[in-house]
Amino acid sequence: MAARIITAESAPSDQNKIRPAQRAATASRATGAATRAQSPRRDLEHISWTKSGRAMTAAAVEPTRSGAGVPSTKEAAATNSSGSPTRVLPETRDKARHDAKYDKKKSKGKDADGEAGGDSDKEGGKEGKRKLTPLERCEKKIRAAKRATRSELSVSGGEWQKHGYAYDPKVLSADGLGDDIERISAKDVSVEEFIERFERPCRPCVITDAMEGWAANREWTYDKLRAKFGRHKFKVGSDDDGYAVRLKFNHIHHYVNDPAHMRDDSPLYIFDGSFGDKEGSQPLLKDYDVPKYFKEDLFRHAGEKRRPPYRWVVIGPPRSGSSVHVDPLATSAWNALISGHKRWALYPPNAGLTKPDLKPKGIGLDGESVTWFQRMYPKTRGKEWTEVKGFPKPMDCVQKPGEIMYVPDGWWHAVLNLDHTVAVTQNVVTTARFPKAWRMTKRGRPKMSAQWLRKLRTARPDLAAVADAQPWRAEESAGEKTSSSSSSSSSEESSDTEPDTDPAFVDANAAAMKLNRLFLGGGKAGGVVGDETLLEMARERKERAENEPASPKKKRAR
Ligand SMILES: O=C(O)CCC(=O)C(=O)O
Ligand SMILES: [Fe+2]
Repeated sequence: MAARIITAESAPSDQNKIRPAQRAATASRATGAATRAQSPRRDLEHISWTKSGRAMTAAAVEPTRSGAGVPSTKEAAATNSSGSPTRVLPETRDKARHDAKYDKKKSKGKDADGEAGGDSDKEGGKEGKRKLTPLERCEKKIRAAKRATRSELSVSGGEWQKHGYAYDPKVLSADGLGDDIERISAKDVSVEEFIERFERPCRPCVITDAMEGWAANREWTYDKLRAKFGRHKFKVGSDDDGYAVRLKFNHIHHYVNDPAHMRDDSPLYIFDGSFGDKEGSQPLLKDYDVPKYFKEDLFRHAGEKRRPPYRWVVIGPPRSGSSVHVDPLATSAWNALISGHKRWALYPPNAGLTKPDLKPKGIGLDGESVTWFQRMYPKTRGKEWTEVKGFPKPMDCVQKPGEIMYVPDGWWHAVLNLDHTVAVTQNVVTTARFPKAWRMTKRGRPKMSAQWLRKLRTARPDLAAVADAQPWRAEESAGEKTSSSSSSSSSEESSDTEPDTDPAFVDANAAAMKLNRLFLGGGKAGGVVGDETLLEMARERKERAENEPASPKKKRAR
């Protein structure tokens, strides 16, 4: 069997927020959908929205007078990125059989770069090999990315569309949803006021009027992104070993426009945490500004290479999204929506909610946001949830173009894209939220935290003093137990034996544990900036694994 070649493109997952691609693999796989004869090369400019939330031209959503543009139930059926209803091309049985066979044979030698069966551009037996057409090659890449990111689903067997969510208008409907998150204008609220009203009390809000003048408002349309970054590979998920799966933007552009894929229940989602480090995508950095409330970014003192991943471009079609999670290391997030609409559900920290509450086993959750919103979210509005269990109802919000969601640390949140969305998000630690972030970092990333503290002693002696005064042992910091304190288990793997009492790390750990396994196994990382961080995480875990007695409660899934 061909050994895995680790390249910059197939390097281990470079982000530790939960991503749709951190998915559990359970079953065998089959392969991709039939190659499509033609992809509708529609103009995608229409999905570009102005800051005020107006669609430029007819789009998948009709902008309302307020510019909300939330899709009505009628409009919720599958559309391509230009919003036109589409027809699903029938799969041919022969092709499916061929693909299934192909997949069985080739998938073992795949790399994680959206490429099955090595880098061959050929098809056919020894004789009669022919070069794939660009479209076939694109299809092949997409199928491979699908198989890599969700190996439990058969592509040719139609399992990416098995729920039929694309046909159910309710899935993308925002009818009857609350509007529970306070909106503030960056024009009215000073940084000091923001700290007092939102950061200190750990309250989420939606910030308006903070994205004016961003080039991203103009430049981050599918067509313009394809023109500039068509050949750049963006991360669309992780494979079962935690390796990033990447697709060229050209291919993603095809993916979101091709009827064969457009009805995927939970489509591929660009969630790329290395865009700012890679030459090919770095120019995106100059298209937006960090909003005034988040200029203070204390992790920068840990050093650009050592700090945990902190900025992502996030681009996805309707029904893509992020299933319920808490951001890692007690960081807070801002998420700026350039175009489209994101539905959010948020649950406060300190309400006693744990992973088994929000992601119970046995109700058919598959790690996908859309499934979570279908199966779990409604339960969190029911009587059993509030009256029997005493949990808080979700806080709902539909985020519009030009709005920035602020999610303070510790809040559980899930996001569903209601149409084609383009966003940028960053995670920060600020002075007001420093103490808990320090405790979490010290426990989860001891070496990085030591370096961080060294730098803080010079740059921010006040915070270094706060850090010195923090309790950090489990018994001293009651209620802050994290799954990261176990070196042999992620919460994904252990939740049935030990509930997570603190949500931080809950999902981030899944990827870290994959890395752990990889590096313990002697893998070699490619030269991607950020790998150092990941390697260190793995090394730290390894050291702890060696120094700490294994917890009998925890088990490894694999
Ligand atoms: O926009 C999204 O899909 C998810 C945002 C989020 O939760 C995150 O960035 O942590
Ligand atoms: Fe998040």
